Amino acid sequence: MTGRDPTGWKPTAFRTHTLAEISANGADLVGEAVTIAGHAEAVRGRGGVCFLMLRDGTGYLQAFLKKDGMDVETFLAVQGLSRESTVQVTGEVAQKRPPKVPEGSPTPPPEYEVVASSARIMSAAQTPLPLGVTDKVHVELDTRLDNRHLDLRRNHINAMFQLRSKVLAYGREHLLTEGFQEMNSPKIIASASEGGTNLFPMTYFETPAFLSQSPQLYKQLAILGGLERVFEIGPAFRAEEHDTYRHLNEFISFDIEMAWANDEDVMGVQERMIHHIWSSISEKDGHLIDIINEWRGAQEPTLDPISVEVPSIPFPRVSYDEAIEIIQSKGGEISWGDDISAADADLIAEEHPGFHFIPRWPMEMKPFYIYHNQSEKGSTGEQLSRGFDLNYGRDEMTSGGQREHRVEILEHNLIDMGLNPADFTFYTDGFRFGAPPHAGWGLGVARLLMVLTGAGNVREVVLFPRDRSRVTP
Ligand code: AMO
Repeated sequence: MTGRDPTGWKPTAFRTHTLAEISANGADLVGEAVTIAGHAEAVRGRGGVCFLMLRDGTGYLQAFLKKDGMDVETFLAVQGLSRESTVQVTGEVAQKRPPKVPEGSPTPPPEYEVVASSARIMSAAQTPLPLGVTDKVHVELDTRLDNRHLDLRRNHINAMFQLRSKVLAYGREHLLTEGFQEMNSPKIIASASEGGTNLFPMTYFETPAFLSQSPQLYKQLAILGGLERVFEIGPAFRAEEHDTYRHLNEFISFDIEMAWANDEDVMGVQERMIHHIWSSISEKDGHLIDIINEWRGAQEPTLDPISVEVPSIPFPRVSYDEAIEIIQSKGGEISWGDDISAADADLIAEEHPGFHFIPRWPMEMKPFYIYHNQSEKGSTGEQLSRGFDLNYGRDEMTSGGQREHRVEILEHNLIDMGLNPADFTFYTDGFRFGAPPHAGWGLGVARLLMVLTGAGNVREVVLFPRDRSRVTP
């Protein structure tokens, strides 16, 4: 099983049928001429016969080749073919000879194959392969990422990326039902949105510029312009020197922004979206989870199977104040106003192992664009913000909040945070002509995928990760 549903795959210049189509509808196709194509997963048979196990994106099928049934030179070339080479086979669908079963045992369902009349080698694979596609042996992550083109052919890795695509599709699907529209913001920018440090500088003709850290300022401008509810799924770049399992220098951020909303409203959007993603995966994509579990079970030592438990909503809200109390009550060394470290988050996760929001952070820990409500004070009398995080266990998935829509306070915030309002006029000017209160969030797609697939590292669920030491492939 490779996990893809062949329904809807039309014939192409290179094949009339996918392999899964023939396996599933073999009874109707027996005797029919077909052309199939795929990778040679295994080649067996000596003398005058050859069993070629093919794999395409939908599944597996055996082609049966006979020396006296086709061009001899081609037959010999296929018989000597290296694993992973690509081949096209034309022939007739036939029912495979049923395997012998002990008397009294149930007869297995019929299986089908293609009896070849001709074949064409499209591309021979070099040997040895830098990593085995079907082998169960452990391969280091670096070797796998260096050879991602082969790593991806492994079923469980392929399943993870199919799940990634599903997560994005279900997320989009949900937001569209809540009236959001998709937008795209520029990735070449002139001023920082998330503080001045983590920027990758670049030269934009004669002007200095940077790679965008997030769509923050542009999604807000879209709201000020009247788009009302927007989302964006796009790359964000951070020149952070972290080398951890959850940080990358380029990641896909799934952002929303919403007019006439506060932090609680957008937390609602987020939990409904995650609930929709989890329920859809659990209803429709269990076979992808099974592929991952099959691999986990075959590991040495075996890994616990993953399961998609649809989280109940609303997610718990553990305010920053309460979070500090929990950490302190469990012996954690933290004071009000400190950031919550991974070790502190572990203590909170003992009580809230799943998704939980942490709202109401201290104002001075949140970015300048977060709403500043002077009357809201924390347990020590310090200024609270309308900023929140969403965590799963110890890991932060999202940051978000209600935004500051009053331009004078916004400019004060910029100054308080050591930024120069003159660099932000393209943004602050947007607030001078009537600004609706608004709120939004940014979700790290790879972090969410880590939760869903049981991956222990964001690099597992990013096709070509960019980190401190990796800029290729
Ligand atoms: P923040 O900087 O917290 O907020 O980023 C939002 C989410 O993006 C993910 N993330 C990362 N993932 C991988 N590698 C990184 N280096 C990395 N940095 C962040 C995290 C994080 O929760 N503008 C705000 C969002 C908003 O308020 O709408 C922002 O960018 O999952």
